[in-house]
Amino acid sequence: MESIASQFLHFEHVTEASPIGDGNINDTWRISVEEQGTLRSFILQRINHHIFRNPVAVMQNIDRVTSHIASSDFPYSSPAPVRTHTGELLHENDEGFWRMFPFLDNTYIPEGQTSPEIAFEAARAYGAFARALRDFPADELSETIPGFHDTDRRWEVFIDVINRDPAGRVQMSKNEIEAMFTAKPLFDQISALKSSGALPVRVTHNDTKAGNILFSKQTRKAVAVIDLDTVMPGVILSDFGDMVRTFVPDRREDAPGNVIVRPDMLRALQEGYLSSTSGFLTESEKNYLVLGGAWITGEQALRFLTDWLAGDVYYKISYPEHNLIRSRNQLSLFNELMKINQL
Ligand code: GN1
Ligand code: MG
Repeated sequence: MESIASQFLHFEHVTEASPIGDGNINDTWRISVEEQGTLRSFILQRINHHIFRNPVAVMQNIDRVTSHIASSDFPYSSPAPVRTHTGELLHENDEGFWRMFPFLDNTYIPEGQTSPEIAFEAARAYGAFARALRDFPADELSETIPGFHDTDRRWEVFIDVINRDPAGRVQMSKNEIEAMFTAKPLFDQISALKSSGALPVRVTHNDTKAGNILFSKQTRKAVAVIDLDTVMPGVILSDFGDMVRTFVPDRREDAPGNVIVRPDMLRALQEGYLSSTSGFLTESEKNYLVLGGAWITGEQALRFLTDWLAGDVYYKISYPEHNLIRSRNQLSLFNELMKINQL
């Protein structure tokens, strides 16, 4: 840790290096260093390059987007990466690709302790993020994970893994697979909407979950939008959708049991998001925002179930059936969201 940190920073001692966060893909540490009596903290991350095949492109996207945001009227922060002493955005060694961000003191993520006020604030901040990037040329960003929200492609991968059954789990997952197929018409509707041109291509965050907004411990207001790994061209529905997926249910994405939706949270998200975006979103984008919630939840169910059937090759798991439990949770949330009559 110390030798990696020394690629980015000057210091006399590392005073702390501890794992932080509960990301499913990258490995993250908080690292604190002391230099001439001053203590400073940073986030040090190892990018999972099996998933982000081109870590350099990931960092170039983040660099471009954070500089654009810094010079726009974005009323929050989105921390820019710390460069190495030689001016690089990444340090590569035998263990992988490393990057650093400043650690924002006195902040917390609202995951698991959400309220309508928090949901409103978070949606307002994610909306401001989209607004700050509305004039950024989307085609100049790399697709850091090709086909990330390509619904048709995700279904092909799912069907392929069912046919191959590499982990021998298809038989025991019949109910979940059937429930997934019941959800298919919604995916087809989204796919048709996308190809009809009703949803313009924009720069989207693509991981707008409750855990990627930092709140101030003092003011309880949103202060920063983080985790820009998947910033790339996309449609706005997926960003609103991931907020619905993570703020509206009464439990976390891997909790067992039937999920209950909280309509007051959904209203707060709509109000917060539109308070930043109503000036530039099209009427059809506004009309379909809530549908985006069902879509992204269904897609997340599909992704977790695909990974369960593939033998847990993508998401980190904490116990053997973790991905199966996650997919059941997301299917339950999907079915509850589909009952909302705004869809
Ligand atoms: C992954 O690692 P994390 O928590 O930032 C995933 C998201 C999922 C999320 C589900 C690159 O995000 O798309 O929505 O898990 N990121 C990638 O918790 O696949
Ligand atoms: Mg992420």
